[in-house]
Amino acid sequence: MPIQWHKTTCSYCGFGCGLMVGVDRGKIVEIKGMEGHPTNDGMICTLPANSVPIFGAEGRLTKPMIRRDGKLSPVTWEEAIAHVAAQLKKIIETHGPGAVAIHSGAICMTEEYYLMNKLLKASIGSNNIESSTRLCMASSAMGFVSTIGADAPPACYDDIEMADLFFIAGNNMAVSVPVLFMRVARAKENNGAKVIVVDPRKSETSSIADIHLRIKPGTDVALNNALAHVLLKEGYVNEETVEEYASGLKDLKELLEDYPPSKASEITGCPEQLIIDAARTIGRSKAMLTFWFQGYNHSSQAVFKNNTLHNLWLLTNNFCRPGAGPLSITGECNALGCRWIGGLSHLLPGMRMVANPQHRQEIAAFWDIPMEKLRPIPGRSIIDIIRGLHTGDVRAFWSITTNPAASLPNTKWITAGLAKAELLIVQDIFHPTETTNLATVVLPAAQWCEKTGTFISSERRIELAEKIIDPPGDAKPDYEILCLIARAMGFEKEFPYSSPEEVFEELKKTTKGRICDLNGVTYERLRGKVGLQLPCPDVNHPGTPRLFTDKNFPRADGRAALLPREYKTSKETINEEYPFVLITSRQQWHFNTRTRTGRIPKLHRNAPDNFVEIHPSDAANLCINTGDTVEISSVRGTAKGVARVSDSVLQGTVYMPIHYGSAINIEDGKLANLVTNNVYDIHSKQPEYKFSAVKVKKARWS
Ligand SMILES: Nc1nc2c(c(=O)[nH]1)N[C@H]1C(S)=C(S)[C@@H](COP(=O)(O)OP(=O)(O)OC[C@H]3O[C@@H](n4cnc5c(=O)[nH]c(N)nc54)[C@H](O)[C@@H]3O)O[C@H]1N2
Ligand SMILES: Nc1nc2c(c(=O)[nH]1)N[C@H]1C(S)=C(S)[C@@H](COP(=O)(O)OP(=O)(O)OC[C@H]3O[C@@H](n4cnc5c(=O)[nH]c(N)nc54)[C@H](O)[C@@H]3O)O[C@H]1N2
Ligand code: SF4
Ligand SMILES: [Mo]
Repeated sequence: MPIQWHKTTCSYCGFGCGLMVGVDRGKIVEIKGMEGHPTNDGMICTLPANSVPIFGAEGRLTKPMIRRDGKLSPVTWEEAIAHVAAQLKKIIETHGPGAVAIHSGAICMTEEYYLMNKLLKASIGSNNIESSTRLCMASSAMGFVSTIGADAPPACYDDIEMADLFFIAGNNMAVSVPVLFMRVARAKENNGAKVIVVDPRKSETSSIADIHLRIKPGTDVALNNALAHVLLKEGYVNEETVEEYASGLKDLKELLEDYPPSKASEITGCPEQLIIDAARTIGRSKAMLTFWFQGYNHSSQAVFKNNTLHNLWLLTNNFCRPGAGPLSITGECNALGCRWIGGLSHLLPGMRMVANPQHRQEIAAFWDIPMEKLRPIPGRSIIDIIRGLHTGDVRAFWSITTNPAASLPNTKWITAGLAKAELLIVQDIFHPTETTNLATVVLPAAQWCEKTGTFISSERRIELAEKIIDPPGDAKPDYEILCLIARAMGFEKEFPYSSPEEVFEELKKTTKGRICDLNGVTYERLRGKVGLQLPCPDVNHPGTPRLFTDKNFPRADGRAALLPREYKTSKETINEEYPFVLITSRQQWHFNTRTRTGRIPKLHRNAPDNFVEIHPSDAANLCINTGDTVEISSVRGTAKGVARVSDSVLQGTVYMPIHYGSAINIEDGKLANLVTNNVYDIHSKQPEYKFSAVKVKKARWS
């Protein structure tokens, strides 16, 4: 029989490439890029292209398990659901609803986020629901809220081919969003667009840069302020026009007096002339498209980094016009869907906030519950949930599509907290993972291609990813597991759904009249088309490529905000005992905590082990050679890796990939998060993964 091809959308990064999945006799045999899709037109990157083995990989969960006498043993779904419901009810009765917390990844479907929110916030009455989007996009979201009034990424991918300058800061897109990089590199080649990269490391992305600003880690605010200083001083800013659509120019100018390029050069370590050249390149550009990512967001000054970047667009009118604007890329495939449907502890569905009484009233009325049931105070952020596990204020922790024991910072502190949970439910597709290893209950989930639901990409494009094959054994779609547990807890009336489509038809009503308006979207429409860009308010609406093109922003005076932001050092600073800065980031062959990609033989072979990059002069001082095993230690812990002596890193910094936990194929003690810091930016509560003070030494046994 010939291969049958099914259309879907990628479940790795948030770029949202259209994919074709080939099935032969009930098994997935090939995955390729979808020709004609507006995002990728046939292109595909390493991760999905090699993902066929994840459907039959060893370790796929096929049965629920409960820990008894210290050991996880298989049970029936009936037993597992009854156990979870009874335990949750007991904990709520004894310690109150705030003792329950959910933490999910950002690869769930929009329908699933809606259900977990409804269960926790409305039925149980706890706002302690978090997601990997806190670890990933919370600072971008807060950045947008503070400057344009809403977490609404305004640009679209068509802008890539219209830009004449790409400003890429703290983003190694060649590795993390390869299809985007292919489009950017092509635009540079075909249209002569220029590229500025801001990154302490020489990266795959900086290899195409016209200007590479190799700043010291954590110093972006000083750099952005100096760029704005030069733009203003050298007459690249039309102040009258700026004041029409942005407030705060006077205060900003006052602060920027204090940021001449000479000062920024001292702070960032970049040559003064290079900073001036970069500012002039921005000033001369007709259409600058900006990308920024974890080099910004994984910082204790993350929101300020975002704000000062926004200042650059606003000052140069590179905002919300074709080819010019902020294109904030999303890490995991449905981080935007997660936030827009309320998947963080301070949010409610439809871009609403728990602290806003009108928003609570609207959602309480929609869910038909008394308004008092919705708590007015934001729940705990994920780091504060772990703190709550340590103090006993949080007793039940439900992990869905995420692997916190490997992905959260300061692993020893995290796992000690998780181990204190009375009930640790882990809903995953594989066992072991670092988190299923600690679970008291493991629930086997269906994965991408085995279940149906929607994802929303970085350009606000909603796509339908439908079930193509059956899940293995007794694994069930996450939406069904959520409904079963809710009903077993007594919420039959609130969770009557028999399909994800029914959930979608309900959730879209919460978005009516809002920027994320989904009311024109139906599963049928998505089946026929290559997604729709939101807002899409009615069934005849074609979708919205760009937002705020009239420069009318959802703020009190309709203008965006220029915000004066002082540079501050990161929370932890280097000292005599810990003289190096550790940066952690991604590699091409693995995705996050490697639970999927570590089980794909080809990817594992290509990147089988952890490593540490160290600058040649630091290596010489420490008598370290390429191939030596080295130990990187902070006050929190130690991680080992094989040294690569390279000038990719600046002197005084070391680099380690994030991927190497010990659940599969890797010995213990190599995970970067054993070393990283669990402090966060107070505005976004996003952890500072990209700055830890460490010492480096050759391991004794190497
Ligand atoms: N292959 C692959 N692709 C992925 C993922 C994966 O694990 N593997 N994960 C996905 C997810 S969840 C996400 S969030 C994205 C992340 O995508 P990216 O943000 O591109 O990923 P990172 O590699 O974490 O960090 C980007 C860069 O920030 C730089 N950096 C560090 N500190 C600073 C600083 O202070 N200032 C500046 N300007 N730069 C700094 C680092 O050197 C690094 O090159 O990737 C997504 N795509
Ligand atoms: N040091 C350091 N740490 C970091 C980062 C960094 O740059 N440096 N980056 C941070 C960022 S940006 C992010 S987004 C986080 C990511 O952190 P996580 O969300 O923990 O990462 P993943 O490895 O993607 O975890 C996804 C989990 O879901 C499971 N899974 C996959 N599909 C399904 C499904 O359909 N249903 C269910 N139930 N489970 C499924 C997978 O097996 C896996 O265990 O890591 C953060 N951690
Ligand atoms: S760039 Fe992102 S969305 Fe596109 S194929 Fe690669 S991982 Fe998937
Ligand atoms: Mo992420």
